[in-house]
Amino acid sequence: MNGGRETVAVLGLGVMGSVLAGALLEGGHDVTVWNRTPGRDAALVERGARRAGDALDAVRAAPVVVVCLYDHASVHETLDPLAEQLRGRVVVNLTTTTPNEARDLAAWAAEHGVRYLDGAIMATPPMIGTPGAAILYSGDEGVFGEVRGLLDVWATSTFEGTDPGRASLLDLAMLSGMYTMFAAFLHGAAMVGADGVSAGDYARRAAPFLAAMTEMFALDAEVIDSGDYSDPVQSLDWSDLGHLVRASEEQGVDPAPIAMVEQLRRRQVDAGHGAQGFARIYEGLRRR
Ligand code: FVH
Repeated sequence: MNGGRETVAVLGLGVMGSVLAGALLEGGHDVTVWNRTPGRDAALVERGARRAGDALDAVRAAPVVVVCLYDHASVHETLDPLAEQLRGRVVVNLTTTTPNEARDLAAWAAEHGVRYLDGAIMATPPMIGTPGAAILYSGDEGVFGEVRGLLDVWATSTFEGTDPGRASLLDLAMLSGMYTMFAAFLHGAAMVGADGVSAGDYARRAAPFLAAMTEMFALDAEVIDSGDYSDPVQSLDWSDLGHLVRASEEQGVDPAPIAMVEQLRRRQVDAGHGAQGFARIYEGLRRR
């Protein structure tokens, strides 16, 4: 470290990796870049990044190595041959992986004397470096503290715990919610679209309504955390969603998204929990 200026290597110059490397350059750091396919580094080199001849060259150049590759397999494929050269260095892995994959990489790193921090980016590339961007981290808390100055260039950085899989777990849980919500939006748009209502008109109505509904998460969370579903605002019996499924079919639209929710509700009713709250579906989803 030199007056806050650090030397960093970035492996992976896809859409996200390029933006991360660019933000580090903006932040005044010395950045060495490498990408499997040559040519993706041109704009960064023009901005002052050093081009590494290969991944080994990049790793040798810096005590901190940021990895932003396609997936878990590509991270192993890239880092495994460099294990000895990585010994004693910090690896910050921002590749999206499952929690167990993150734990696997942390174990691999520990085995090779590599100091490992796992990160989960909760932002799109254009958001990096703006106030809306967040990155969750977990793993080695000492590393998080040491490289915090670098991390904060990209986003609001939060340390989520020493289990290396925790950041990824939170990330994928939130993405699961996001994709389910988008599927629900598309389903609603198809329902109204069948009667000629434009998706734009529907979005203008749906967005504020659904945003307001997210206020309910905290209330559901209180019930889930208490484990007591016996005093519901809305019982499972009362919440029959058959009419939503029928309406979708009447519109000539596949009811799959709402039918899935109705199936989860029905399972709880059939198990004798109809008088309990809708949040009891949480218990039905758990397998362990
Ligand atoms: N882009 C986004 O909005 C999301 C936001 C949340 C986090 N994700 C995750 O970030 C990782 C990288 O995403 P990306 O957007 O940069 O992805 P690509 O533009 O597709 O670039 C992929 C890079 O990975 C390299 N690569 C792929 N396979 C290998 C391999 N076997 N060995 C070495 N490198 C590999 C690829 O190189 P090349 O194809 O140019 O040679 C790119 O550099 C990702 O986990 C997202 O889930 C982004």
